[in-house]
Amino acid sequence: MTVTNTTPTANDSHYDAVIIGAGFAGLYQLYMLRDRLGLNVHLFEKGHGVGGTWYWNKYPGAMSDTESPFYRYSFDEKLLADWEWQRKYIDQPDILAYLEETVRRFDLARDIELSTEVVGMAWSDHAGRWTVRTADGRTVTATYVVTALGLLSTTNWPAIPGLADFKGRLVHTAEYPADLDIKGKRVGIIGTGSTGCQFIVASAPMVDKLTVFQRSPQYSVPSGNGSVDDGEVEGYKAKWGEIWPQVRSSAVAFGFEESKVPAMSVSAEERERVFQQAWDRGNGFYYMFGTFSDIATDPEANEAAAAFIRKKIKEAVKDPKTAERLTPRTPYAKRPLCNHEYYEVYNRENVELVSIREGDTPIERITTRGVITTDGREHELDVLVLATGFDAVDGNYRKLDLRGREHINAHWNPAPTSYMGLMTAGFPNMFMVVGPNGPFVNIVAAIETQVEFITRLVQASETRGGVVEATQEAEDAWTETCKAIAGATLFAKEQSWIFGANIPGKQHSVLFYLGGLKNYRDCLEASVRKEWDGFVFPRQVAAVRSRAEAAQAESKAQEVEHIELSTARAA
Ligand code: FAD
Ligand code: NA7
Repeated sequence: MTVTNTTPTANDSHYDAVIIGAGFAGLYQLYMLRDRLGLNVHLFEKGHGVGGTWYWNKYPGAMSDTESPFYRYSFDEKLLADWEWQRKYIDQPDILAYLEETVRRFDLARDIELSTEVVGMAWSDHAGRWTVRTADGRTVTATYVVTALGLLSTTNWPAIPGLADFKGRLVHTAEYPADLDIKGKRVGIIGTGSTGCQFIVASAPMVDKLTVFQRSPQYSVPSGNGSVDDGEVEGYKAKWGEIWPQVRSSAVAFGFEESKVPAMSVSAEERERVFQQAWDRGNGFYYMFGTFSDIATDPEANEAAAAFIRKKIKEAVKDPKTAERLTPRTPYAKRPLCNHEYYEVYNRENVELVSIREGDTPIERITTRGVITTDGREHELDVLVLATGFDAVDGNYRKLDLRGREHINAHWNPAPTSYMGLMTAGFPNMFMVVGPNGPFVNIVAAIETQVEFITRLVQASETRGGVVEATQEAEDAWTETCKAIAGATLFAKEQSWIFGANIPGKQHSVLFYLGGLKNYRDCLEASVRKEWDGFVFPRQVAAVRSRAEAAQAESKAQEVEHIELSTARAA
């Protein structure tokens, strides 16, 4: 089923809330504000369908690497009870079908306008509302705006010389065309991150020849993917009541208990046993956080985990030169990946690894026929796939002409900041889902947490004058917290999208709260307990002030009257 609703809104319509983006975040937010709070809500989505990430990323092998039971909404018991899964991980078509079913089930389509890009937004303090501008020149107003723009949604098209000259098919994985058939073709891929590795494993058996242009070697552990039987699915379904509280009170929210054991507190043999057990079980987050407590923070523990993977690469790859090129020597501190037989794929006759790292054979330029590397070789291709990632987190915000009390690019200069990933000071009534410095965890669990909090905050605002904003002090303190936590991890030492380091010219900064979901949720609850600490409701403040001033004026008037009366009596 494809969800379509392209009926445009009238110019100058007013809504209680406008939501931008129809991924996991925007869809749930629409349901919460409309059906739980009873607001008049409208959602704009630039894609021709709903699903967000799972609408755009249709490349072979696209899938979640959060295990199936935990990559879903938890808010509705019936949806949980009804939706089945067949494999340990859900792939892109199934996730998209799930989100389309969510739209159907909660009758969301009637308030969704597809194929409509929002290009600008401006806040008026006087009117207490946003004006939202779409690419087709319409404007609507809204009291609240929720930007559910996606954290991995602005594609990174690298500036490689000659890219425009290529006469074959050039595609980015995040804009993968439905009509592209790579069977029997000579395919090249640039990029070996999570996306690239998924594409490589899935496409190798289909294509005539696959040439992998690798800049940095990648740590990948087995995913353990495979079919699951009905009994296992029913087992999860019977225990949802225990599972979700565990997910929400864990750090990474991937459905397992994080280890509390430091790696160096056990013998080398025990470490080996634990790593092997995780290798056999599968899943990247499990390998990093389920084995030992300090892989992401202690260099020695990290090196032990990395060395185990290096050993496995050597065992898996037959050609020693290829194995060497595939072996990372850096810390194991990017988003942890998992795949089914990633390293083994390089044993195939039709797969060639070309290391484009400095010192090996970097890409010189793209030609009409393919890719020329600095050794003078031209790699002829029919299809060139860019798996070069995203301008993560703030990318989509910076594309908007977004004006609160100042322009977003001025406020976020040099780097994006927020209060708890939810609001940014000077942008009243604008709520971000997975905005800068939100939690770095299983994202659907983070989305549910944030959407539910935003809904409560809107409700609080409605009883306090209808305007809410984060204070600059709260934002500054949160930024410092995020910096301090990130600085205590090894992630900060690696160049990756988690710190904006993948985009040439982008300020390297902390983009996530790395303190885990449990602690994040505790911060949210602490704010509510302390009367929405870090947020202000300016109209309530103004009303209180004017009531106080009125009371003061009245008591002054009474005082004057009293004096005048006493003077008159005395006279
Ligand atoms: P998105 O799904 O990105 O949706 C944002 C939507 O906003 C998009 O549809 C976009 O078109 C729309 N939009 C943006 N700007 C505008 C505008 N100006 N006007 C109108 N519409 C606009 N996370 C995990 O936790 N586990 C995983 O295993 C996992 N796997 C992933 C695999 C891939 C290949 C990718 C790319 C991401 C993965 N993620 C994973 C992260 C994933 O993005 C989130 O899990 C989740 O899908 C994000 O949902 P969202 O609604 O916040 O954003
Ligand atoms: P990533 O993790 O940012 O990976 C991008 C890959 O593309 C990575 O291997 C990069 O090499 C490579 N890259 C980027 N630019 C270039 C240029 N100019 N030349 C050569 N190679 C380049 O993006 P993904 O889409 O794989 O994953 C992002 C997240 O989405 C992922 O964590 C999941 O959550 C889903 P580098 O490593 O920088 O040397």
